[in-house]
Amino acid sequence: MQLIDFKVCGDHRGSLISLEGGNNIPFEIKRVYYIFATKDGVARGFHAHKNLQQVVVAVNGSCEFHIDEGNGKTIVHLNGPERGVLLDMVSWREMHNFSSDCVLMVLASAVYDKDDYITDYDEFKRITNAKTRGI
Ligand code: T46
Repeated sequence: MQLIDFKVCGDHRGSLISLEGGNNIPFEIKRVYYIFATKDGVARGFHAHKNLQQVVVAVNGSCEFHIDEGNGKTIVHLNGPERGVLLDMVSWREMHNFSSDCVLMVLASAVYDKDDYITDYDEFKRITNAKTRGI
């Protein structure tokens, strides 16, 4: 997990941020999706991916991103278009406390594949423990 601060191109008209695969996004972008109109009190995620890199940006509003790379949970507050979080290894993610105006944009290194999901936390722990032991 890594936080990425994007360069803002600003002038008298306002601001612009450019995201480029292989430049400020450290992979080739194969998919973009966004999450919005999340209902009050709803949490999302609760899975990991076997082989996927993603950068997540709250382009509007805010939410909490809970990330576990196998060694405990880190909470990242995403609350603006100028900062993204890079998920570049097998990591369990949960999203909580969405503001009603939150638009979460995600850039991904691969197209959607439901078989890439790990939805069982115990399986996720087995995989990360094995990686830690170099198996
Ligand atoms: C992640 C967080 C931030 C698609 O058809 N295509 C897609 O690209 C995606 C991501 C989802 N879907 C379908 C599959 C489900 O029927 O949309 C529905 C909701 O997807 P999911 O339950 O995976 O959504 P979240 O919000 O729990 O998680 C998603 C990503 O899956 C995940 O990788 O990091 O957003």
